[in-house]
Amino acid sequence: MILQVSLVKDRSAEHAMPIWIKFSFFQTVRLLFMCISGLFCFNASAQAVLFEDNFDEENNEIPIVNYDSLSHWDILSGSVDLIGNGFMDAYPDRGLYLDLDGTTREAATLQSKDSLALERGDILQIEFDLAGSVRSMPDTDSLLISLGTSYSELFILENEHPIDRYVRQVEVLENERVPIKLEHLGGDNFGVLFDFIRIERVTRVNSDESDDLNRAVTLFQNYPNPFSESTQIRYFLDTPGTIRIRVFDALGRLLSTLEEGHKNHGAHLIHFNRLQLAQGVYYYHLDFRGRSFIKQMVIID
Ligand SMILES: [Ca+2]
Ligand SMILES: [Ca+2]
Ligand SMILES: [Ca+2]
Repeated sequence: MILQVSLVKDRSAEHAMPIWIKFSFFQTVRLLFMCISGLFCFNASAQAVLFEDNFDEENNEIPIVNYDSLSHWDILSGSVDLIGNGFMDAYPDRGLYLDLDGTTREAATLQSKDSLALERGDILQIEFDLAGSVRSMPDTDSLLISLGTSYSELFILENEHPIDRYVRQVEVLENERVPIKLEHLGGDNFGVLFDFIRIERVTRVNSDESDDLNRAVTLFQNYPNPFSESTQIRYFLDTPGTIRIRVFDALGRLLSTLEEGHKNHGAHLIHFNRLQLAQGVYYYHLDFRGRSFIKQMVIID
C-alpha cells in the first residue's frame, strides 16, 4: 500500500449563498465569476464528495445510549452511544457525535451502508475528527479506520487526547467498491469519540505517469517493525534523482529529516534510531519528483 499523505488546514464551514433579489452591477459580475469558476472546476477535475456524515441529524437530535439506527452506518458488532447536545458532552459546539464504545462493554465495528466506487488513479482526501475517550480515568483506546485496500490506519489515543481533525490524501491503486470501516478496540464503555467524516475525490492522476513513477521508486517496509530501539528503512531507485526522507507523527508533525539530496540508482539503506520518541504510530515519507511514498512504522516500549 502506498499512501500519499499531507496535512491540510481545516476548512471552515462554507457560507450558504444568499438569494439575490436585486442584482447590482457588482453582484452580477460576482455571480458570473462564480459560475465561470464553477464550470472550470467541473471541467478541470473529478472533484466530488463521496461520503460525509456529522451525526447531527440522528435520532431527531436527541442523544441516547446504545444507539443502533445510524442513518449511514451498519453496526457489525458491539454498540455505540450517541452523545453530545448536553449529554456526556465533552464538545458542546459539535451537535451529536459517537462514543464508539456503547454501554455494553463491547467496542463497536461500524461499516458504512454505502460502498464507495474507487477507481485506480483517484486521489482521495479522507478527513475525520477523532478524540480520546475524554473521561476522568486513565484509558487508551484504538481505532482502525480503513477503506478497502486503498487506506488503512490505526490510531491509538490516550484518554486526554483532544478532538483533532485528521486529513489524509491517498492514491487508489486498484479499482474497488468498498465500504468505510471503523473497528474500535476497547470494551470498557468509554471509547474514542468520533464526529465528522468526509471522503472526497480531489483529482485523478494519469495512470501511465503514475505507473512510471511507481516503477522508479520502491519504498520498503522498515525492518524490524514494530521496533523498540532502532530499525532499517530500505528504498530502491530505478533512476538517479533527488530524494528526501522524513519522519512524521500521526498528526502529520515533522519529527526528523533522515536523508536529503541526490542519490544514485540502486538500493539504499537508512538506520533509524528511536531516540526520545514515545510509543505509537509514525510515518516515513520518501519524496521524489513531487510525490510522497509513505509507509507506517510502529514504536513499542
Ligand atoms: Ca456532530
Ligand atoms: Ca459509552
Ligand atoms: Ca476505553
